[in-house]
Amino acid sequence: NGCTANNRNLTAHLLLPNLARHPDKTAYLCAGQAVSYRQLAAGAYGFARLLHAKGIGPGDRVLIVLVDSPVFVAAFLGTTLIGAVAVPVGTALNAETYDFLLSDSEARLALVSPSVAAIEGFPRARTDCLVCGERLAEAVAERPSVPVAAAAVGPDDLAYMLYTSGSTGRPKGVPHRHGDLLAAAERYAVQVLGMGEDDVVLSASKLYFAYGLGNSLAFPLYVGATAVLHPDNPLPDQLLALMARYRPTLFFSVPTVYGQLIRSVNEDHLSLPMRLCVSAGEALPAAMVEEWQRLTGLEVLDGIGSTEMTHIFLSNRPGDLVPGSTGRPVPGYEVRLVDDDGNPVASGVTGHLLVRGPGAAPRYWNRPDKTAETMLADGFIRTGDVAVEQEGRYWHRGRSDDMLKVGGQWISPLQVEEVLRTHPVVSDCAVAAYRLGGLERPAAHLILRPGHEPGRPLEKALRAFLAVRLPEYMCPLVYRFVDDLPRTPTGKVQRFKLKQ
Ligand code: 3SK
Repeated sequence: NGCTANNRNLTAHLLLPNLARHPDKTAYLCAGQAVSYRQLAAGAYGFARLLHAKGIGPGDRVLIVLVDSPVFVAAFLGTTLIGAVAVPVGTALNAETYDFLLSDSEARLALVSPSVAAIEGFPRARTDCLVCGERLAEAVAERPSVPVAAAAVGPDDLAYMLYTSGSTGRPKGVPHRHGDLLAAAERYAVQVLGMGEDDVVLSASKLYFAYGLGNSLAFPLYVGATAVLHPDNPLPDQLLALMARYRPTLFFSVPTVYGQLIRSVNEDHLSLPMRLCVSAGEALPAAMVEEWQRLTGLEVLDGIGSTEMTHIFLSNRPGDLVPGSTGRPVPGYEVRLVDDDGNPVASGVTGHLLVRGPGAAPRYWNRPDKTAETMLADGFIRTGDVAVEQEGRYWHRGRSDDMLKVGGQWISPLQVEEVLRTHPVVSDCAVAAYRLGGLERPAAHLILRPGHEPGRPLEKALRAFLAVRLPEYMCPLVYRFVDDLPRTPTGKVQRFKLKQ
């Protein structure tokens, strides 16, 4: 059946045990449809046959520009089943970015949602494009669902590639091998979260992000669970409706969405039938952990991951959670904090975060310069994050390039924001550097709670509030009142845009 000790094919590992154990169990719930493992496998075989018919083979790239649905999952699994490389990308990019992604990945085929095909200027002429509807049965209707044997793959063969955009420059392809998602599923989903086949998973992060791909594809299939998908970006009340309808036991999200959910609930108590919540993407403020726990009675486990490391490598544990901290290394991962010269820093001192462990991407795609900068000879990867460690537990202090140096001392924007958020008028905030007489100084960008007016008296009150809570060099010199903060699609604040 293709899933033997010497064949590491990702799809074989994710599908075949489920087909043997519970073929009629629901694998996915989406937009009113329930898709069983048997139907999902038929969809994957259908896509595998379609790719074969188009002459696509091992190592060829297939761009997947599909909204979240079982069709996305079947397309991804069908691609990796035949040894081709799935390249999922966002569904709301501009024509120029699609042109870049198609040319950089040299994709032989693009599988696109109807909404993507309708994007003005979508470069259909560059690569063979196939428009796939959102219902699995229709997407592969003409293809017989006869099983397709999994292509034999070696330990270094690529299964998929995701694009990551840093604060500047064009997106970088991050290729991953067949074993990478399996390692993340075993180490993080099973050993940290205790995921099992009784879980029902809901993720606010989409499948084309590393976080969403683990949460909604690799983890539930690895343990034989059920996942809920939503084709659009759900608003807070849509998320609450999905929770009420499908009763997920595990919820994966990002701090921005936890904040929106907290603000959208008018009652004192929100009853959610879950066992656990997870946050990643950026540091989860301690106040939010506490507010979520007060509102729902649920723990929210903060963790840090990266596209390069497949998924989360530092995490709090159920029953061992410190609000504001990102916890301890996931089993199998080594974490190191170093100074600007690469020397280890002492406990309690902020340093650049390096990580080594299973599932690390072997390189960047077409970017030897970035590979050499980021992926070190000893297997450690520079994450671009800064953190501090105390008694084996880590606190995320932000991105290296967001840090400010004032009077020779480092300031983490997150530390200042954490204090600002405890002021009753502050709904959200971001601290970024601005230049004053050639020197960097902290500036606070604040979103106020409804009913509060920006102006001098409030600024004065905020200055006085911070002055007794932070050392003087950390206190912002400038206060800007804004309606919104610039964010990435995953909800990370883009402090570099505030600096500009
Ligand atoms: O940003 C993160 O923390 C993250 C978590 C899991 C997987 C991927 C990423 C980027």
